[in-house]
Parts: sequence; structure tokens; C-alpha cells
Amino acid sequence: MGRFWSFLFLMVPIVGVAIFVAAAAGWPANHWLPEDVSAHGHVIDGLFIFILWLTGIIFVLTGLVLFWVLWTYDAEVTTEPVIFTHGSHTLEVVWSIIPAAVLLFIAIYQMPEWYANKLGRPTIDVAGVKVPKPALAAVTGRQFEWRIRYAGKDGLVGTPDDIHVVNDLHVPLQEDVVLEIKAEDVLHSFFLPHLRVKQDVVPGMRQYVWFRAIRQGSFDIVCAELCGWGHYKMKGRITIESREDFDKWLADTAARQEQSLFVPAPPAEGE
Ligand SMILES: [Cu+2]
Repeated sequence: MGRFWSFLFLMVPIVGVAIFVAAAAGWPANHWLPEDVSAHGHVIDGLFIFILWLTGIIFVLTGLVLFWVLWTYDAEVTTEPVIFTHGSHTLEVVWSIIPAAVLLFIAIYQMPEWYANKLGRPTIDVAGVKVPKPALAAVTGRQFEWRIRYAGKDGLVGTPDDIHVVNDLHVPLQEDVVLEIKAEDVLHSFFLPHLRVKQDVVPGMRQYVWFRAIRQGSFDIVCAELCGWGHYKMKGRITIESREDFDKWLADTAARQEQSLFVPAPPAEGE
């Protein structure tokens, strides 16, 4: 019976590896990573896959060691008396230093990408001086929608001529896009899976995210922080389009917003 448990625990690395291979091979459906439509996404995917391999190998090795211990020291087979020890000081030191070194390596290895995504905001030239690129739009998370305001003619977000939309973010293709991210009520997380952008949104804090989209299309905006009963429906769309289409969409939206007169359609015959 003792060896039954050995095989049961052997199933952990076997099933783990099988699921990993099936997911990577796209079976039964391709659900590994969403399509990457950003300029920097491949670096983040590379980090993800690298850490997955690292933890995957350690997972399989520890699973196999567990199997070996259960198999070798099965009480029904091994008749030798149990030896109690106080452990191995050397072993304790070694298996503390190795994970510490690995974690330190990951921390240093990912630093350039962390800088590029969280600290190195794109700049623009103003009279020969490099200044942080202003936000194209401000996105405010609230229960349960994304409110978006674009800068109006003055080029500044937060002024009376702003253009307002809800859950419908448009950005130009092949340009560095900076977004200002805020929360109105509780914690949210602004997540653009196809652009590999995710930022917690904290009430009272003004934060910025940036990216460069390299493919046209319409993709998801989701909230990645459980923010209340309607968290699941806090989703919007991001439309990536050419500069001309973006300018036209923004002008049309601004014009619609400025309509001061609403003329309802005449009632149909017989009403
Ligand atoms: Cu939310």
C-alpha cells in the first residue's frame, strides 16, 4: 500500500508536464498567451517563459525526489530501523543560498524591462529640452466602467474642452501612447492583455502607462483587480488605428459631444 502513495505523488510531475505540453502545443485550444500587438510585448513574454521554465524544472525535480523518498523508504519494504537526525547544516545553507541567488538573478535580469515599462516614460522635444510626453487620454476606473477623457484643442487633459467616452479607448498605431490612470472609488487594475500592459489603479494616485501598438484591431480592456460585485463586467475595448482614422474618430466624437440641439425623430404613423 505504501508504494501506492509513491505512484500517486509521481502523478504530480507527470500530469503537470502533460498540461504544460498540451497548453504550449495549443491543445485543445490556443490559450497560452493572447496575441501580442505591442512593440515591447515579446520581452515580457520572454521573461514569462523564462521564469516558467525555471519554476517548471524545479517543480518536476522536487516531484521526482518526493516519489523517490516514498518509494525507497516504504515501511512495508524497508525493515531497517528509522534513524533520527538533527538535519544537515550544510544542506540547509545550500538550499537557502541557491533560491536566493536565483531570485537575485531574476531581479537583476528583468531590471531593464522594468525601467522601460515603469520609469522610462517616453519624452518629447520642447525647445530642445526633453520633457515627459503628455498623456493622450486620462482613464478613470470606477465601479464598473472605464471613463476616458481625451485632450481637446488645447492639448491638455483635465480642461473644459475635453472629449469624454466610456469603455471605448482609441489609440494611434506605431506611436508612443501615454495614458494617465486614476481610480475614482476603489482599487482597480487597468489591463490590456494584448499590449502586455497591466497597472494597479489606486484611489488618490495619478499614474502613467505607456506602450506602442504595432498592429491594427480592436482588443480587450479588462479590470484585473476584484473591485466589487460587477468586476466581471468592467470591460472595454481598445481600438488601434492609423493616425488619420484616429484623428477622424476624435473629431467626430468631439462634434457629437458639442451638439447642443437634439431633434428626436418624428413619431411613426399611427402612434
Ligand atoms: Cu475594477
